Amino acid sequence: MSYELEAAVSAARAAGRLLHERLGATLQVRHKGPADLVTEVDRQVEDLIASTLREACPTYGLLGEERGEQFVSDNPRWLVDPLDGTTNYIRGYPFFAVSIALERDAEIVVGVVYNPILDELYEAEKGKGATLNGRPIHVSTATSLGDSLLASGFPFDAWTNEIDNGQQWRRFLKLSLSLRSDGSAALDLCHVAAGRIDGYWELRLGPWDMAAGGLIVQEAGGAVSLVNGEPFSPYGGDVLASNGHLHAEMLAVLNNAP
Ligand code: 2AM
Ligand code: CA
Repeated sequence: MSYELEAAVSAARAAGRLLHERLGATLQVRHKGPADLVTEVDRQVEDLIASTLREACPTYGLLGEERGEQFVSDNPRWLVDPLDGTTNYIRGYPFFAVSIALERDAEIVVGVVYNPILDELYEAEKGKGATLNGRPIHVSTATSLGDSLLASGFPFDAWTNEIDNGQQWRRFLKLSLSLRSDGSAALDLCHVAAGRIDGYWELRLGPWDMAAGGLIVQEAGGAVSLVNGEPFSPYGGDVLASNGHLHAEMLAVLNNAP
């Protein structure tokens, strides 16, 4: 295991412990937008992760969801979501995670996602495969949409933005086994990687939401792209992840091909 992966794992576990401890406590909730929430726990956990990573890798930069750019260097730099699934966390809906990725030379080389409720730790290093609690994971083998369990997330600005996943959701509803929407992009990506679901797409995500999970899907043998089919980038603003077999068919449905 690389030094950086070790640092990311220890930061994610410490963050997960703090999230678990504070779960159910009375939280101050602030609105970043009408359906975009943040609590003081998000910031506390980001600070804990930042100090852990800073100690391990003092020269690396860090971009976190809550505090933006920290530290000097932009290469390499950490991409951190201290709490992916804040709305769930506030309501005690047990589906949220810590997400930490390392970007080097414009490539994501380390990804760690930790679900503290199930004590599930997903790890990947570029070219070295992906694991769940130390065991290798692989995407599913489903080859037809009709046998597929899919997931998506509803965008935070759905009240005001005409472009949402409503029509796409409806099309997949008629074509797939079923659909889920659980509110954590990082965990949805890991569930594609682990073969628990067969495909997942979401619009308007930040780099901290999908950098780690995107690498974990790729390293588990899956495919990731933007929703329009262009190559995946954590800065691309949206994502389609699948087991690979379903990718072309899902792209066609998403882009409403005849
Ligand atoms: P969050 O809980 O860290 O905010 C839910 O559909 C997914 O969208 C979650 O991964 C959630 O992450 C993410 N999300 C919610 N608001 C967002 C925003 N303003 N920018 C980017 N991602 C967001
Ligand atoms: Ca977050």
